[in-house]
Amino acid sequence: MTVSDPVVEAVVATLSRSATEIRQGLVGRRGAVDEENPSGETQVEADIWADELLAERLLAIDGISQYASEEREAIVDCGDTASAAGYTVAVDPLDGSSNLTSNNAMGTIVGVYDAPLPARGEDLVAAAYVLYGPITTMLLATEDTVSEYELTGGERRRIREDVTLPDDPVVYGFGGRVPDWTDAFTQYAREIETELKLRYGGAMIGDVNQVVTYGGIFGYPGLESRPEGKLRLQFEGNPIGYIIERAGGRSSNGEQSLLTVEPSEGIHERTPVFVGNEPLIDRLETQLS
Ligand code: AHM
Ligand code: MG
Repeated sequence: MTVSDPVVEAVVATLSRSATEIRQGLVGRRGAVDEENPSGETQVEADIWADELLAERLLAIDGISQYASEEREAIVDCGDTASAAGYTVAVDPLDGSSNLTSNNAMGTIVGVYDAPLPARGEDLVAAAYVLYGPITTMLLATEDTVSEYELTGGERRRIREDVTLPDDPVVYGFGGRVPDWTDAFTQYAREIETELKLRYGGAMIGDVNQVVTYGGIFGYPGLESRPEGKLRLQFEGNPIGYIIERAGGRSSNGEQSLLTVEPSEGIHERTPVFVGNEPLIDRLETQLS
């Protein structure tokens, strides 16, 4: 089953193929390199390798005009005038790559925007994440639907159609150290802890896929020491917000849908991120207001 938009289909096919290779190429690339990414975080060899592999392949697609990634400072233009008015892609090549050290789950995130970068989440035409778990899966949201695939040998096989969050939430996961949480968020978290089960693995894609599977809420809040939070709007907040909203949930920065946030600080802007079942996000916004 292919996606009706040919450029989105090319991106999804490229991601599916590359994910198998990325997974295999992680062996031997777990070590830290003597570099930091533009957000000041330690990079591992695999971060840089996956970024280069995806940049080369995604920029080669006709109709993709820009590539940006969490692992490189500047936006890359395709340099091809025929594609100059095309879609743009923002990528987190290996989300949660610090989990490589402890051999735990990680992901790859791709957002396809119909606007120059940085763009609003409302400009997304598709978003997908790959989860490198015991098996490799991909969740793809387009303007039509949300589907889950298994990825093997470069091929994708759809295993679920019209994915929606279950109505009765079961799990929650919140990032940051508790003493660094604001009082308002701490109070909300204390209530949620009595209602739901903790699932926090240190890779957003693993934690978000728990929410998609069982219902609940994932959040990385603004902290006392860092009110803007940790996660990045273009590479993490927007695509995950888009996927969750297409699957019937809500996204928020604590005040409004992530998809309505106007980027104002360039491609690496950070934002508090909350995604999950609508009633849980509504309660959170009331609590934080
Ligand atoms: P990364 O993309 O540089 O790996 O950072 C993002 C990750 C998210 O996947 C995860 O939710 C968060 O950082 C975990 O942070 P912490 O280690 O503070 O819990
Ligand atoms: Mg990330």
